[in-house]
Amino acid sequence: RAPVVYGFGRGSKKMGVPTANLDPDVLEEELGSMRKGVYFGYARLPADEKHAAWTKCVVNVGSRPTFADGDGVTVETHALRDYGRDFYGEDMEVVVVGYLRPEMKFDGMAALVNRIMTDIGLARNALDDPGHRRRADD
Ligand code: ADP
Ligand code: RBF
Ligand code: MG
Repeated sequence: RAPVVYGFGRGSKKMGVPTANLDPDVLEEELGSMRKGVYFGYARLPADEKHAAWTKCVVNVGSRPTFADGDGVTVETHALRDYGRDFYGEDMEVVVVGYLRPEMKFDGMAALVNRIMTDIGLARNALDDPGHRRRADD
């Protein structure tokens, strides 16, 4: 659980994949045992009545090697739902239940977005598993 902070403003939204950047300082302990790469799980906004239920998400933990924007580790969550608004400053909760792949350096943004669409498809299917859903509820 961590506050949603501002990212690089690269236009993830324009790419069709807005990513809620979670404050990495707050997650230092969790990050210590996670390898860089793409995960899937469930996310929620606990303080928002309308969005307090778990929704599917993909999470990138990494340093975005496709771009030359420094190599600090960011935690970026794309929720597979339409919130219809921004939620900077609010807390987001994420339960990670699976690992998809390591982070890679792509030859440009189009190739990266293409791969992210594949990640989202894989995550969407995997997260239909009621076993995964129970882990989030637990
Ligand atoms: P930034 O570079 O500041 O992270 P983005 O273009 O990645 O900007 O947009 C992320 C912001 O969009 C999030 O912080 C959140 O407020 C909002 N947002 C709206 N819908 C979603 C969604 N489905 N998943 C993640 N963030 C979303
Ligand atoms: N960035 C990379 O450089 N390589 C990746 O393999 C990569 N995979 C991602 C997978 C997902 C599901 C998401 C949401 C983001 C990924 N990113 C990756 C991060 C991407 O570069 C970042 O969201 C944008 O640059 C905006 O900060
Ligand atoms: Mg972002």
